[in-house]
Amino acid sequence: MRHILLLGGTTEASRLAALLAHADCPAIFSYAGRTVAPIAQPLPTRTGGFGGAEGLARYLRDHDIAALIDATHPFAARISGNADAACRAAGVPMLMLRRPAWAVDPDWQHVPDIGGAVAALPHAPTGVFLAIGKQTLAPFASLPHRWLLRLVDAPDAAPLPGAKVVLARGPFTVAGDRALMQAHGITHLVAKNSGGTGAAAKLQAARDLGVRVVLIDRPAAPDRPQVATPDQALDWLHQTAPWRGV
Ligand code: 3Y8
Ligand code: NAP
Repeated sequence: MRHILLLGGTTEASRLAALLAHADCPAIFSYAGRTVAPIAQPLPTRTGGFGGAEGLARYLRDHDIAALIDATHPFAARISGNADAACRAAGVPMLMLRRPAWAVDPDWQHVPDIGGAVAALPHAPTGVFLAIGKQTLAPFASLPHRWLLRLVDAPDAAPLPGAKVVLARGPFTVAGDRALMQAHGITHLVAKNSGGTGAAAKLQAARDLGVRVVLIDRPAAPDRPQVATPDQALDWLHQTAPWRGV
């Protein structure tokens, strides 16, 4: 029987997984394996890379995948590029499930990438909340700030000199993020324009506290059909790769 491949790792991917399981859709959920204990999904789940675009194309053929839905994070640019190339090579239809970017508040400074965020921070030492995970912290090491980091899993080594590390998996709350930033004397927040609800609380908390926001624009996405909600993705699937049970 032909299967659907759902590349996950976001709130929307989890919501779509629940819809597909409820509809008895023969779908496979895929995690990269970035975190120690990812949230369990109601679908058969595979974890780990595919081995680049070629490995993913091979997976599509070997598992008779009828369609691929890329519900990964807007900043997971590599897997999305690989999926685009692999689906083209294997002749598999692909849809992107992407939540809309946050509208940039005029008081915020938006920058094109991590380097832009480093350049946007003040020179004088201050309290900075880097709410961007752990993969892109190294470029900030040259700055003299009091760092507050929020990570999903404990880091192997100190990610930044003297950094205070909070271990937490979202979604987060405005009250919680306001208390966190107040407790650490935060004056600046660096965040990715991830969009969605699971990471938005810190932006409202920053607005409430007058914390300056540096927002990193999301990278370009492949030129593929795109929807914003899990329901729209399910509709696309019914049109593109219907399965028994509809
Ligand atoms: C492994 C799966 C769900 C999905 C939940 C969403 C919400 C909570 C907010 C902050 C920002 C950050 C980070 C974040 C959020 C959701 C969503 C989201 C941001 C998990 C998950 C995996 C990951 C990977 C992880 C990255 C990191 C990024 C932390 C699971 C919890 C900062 C992105 O330690 C690491 O290496 C972590 C790496 C990629 C970014 C980075 O560069 O460090 N997400 N996050 C997925 C996989 O293996 O395929 O563990 O359950 C998923 C979620 N993280 O189902 O409810 O939908 O965005 N994730 C960012 O937005 O800036 C935290 O602290 O305010
Ligand atoms: P990335 O940089 O785009 O991908 C790096 C490599 O990880 C890919 O080339 C692929 O390895 C593997 N990979 C990524 N996502 C995968 C998936 N869903 N299933 C199987 N392999 C996957 O990705 P990332 O930014 O590290 O993100 C990794 C995961 O965390 C994604 O599932 C993403 O949705 C989730 N996430 C990321 C962020 C973020 O800020 N980047 C935020 C929230 C959640 P191979 O080349 O070997 O195939």
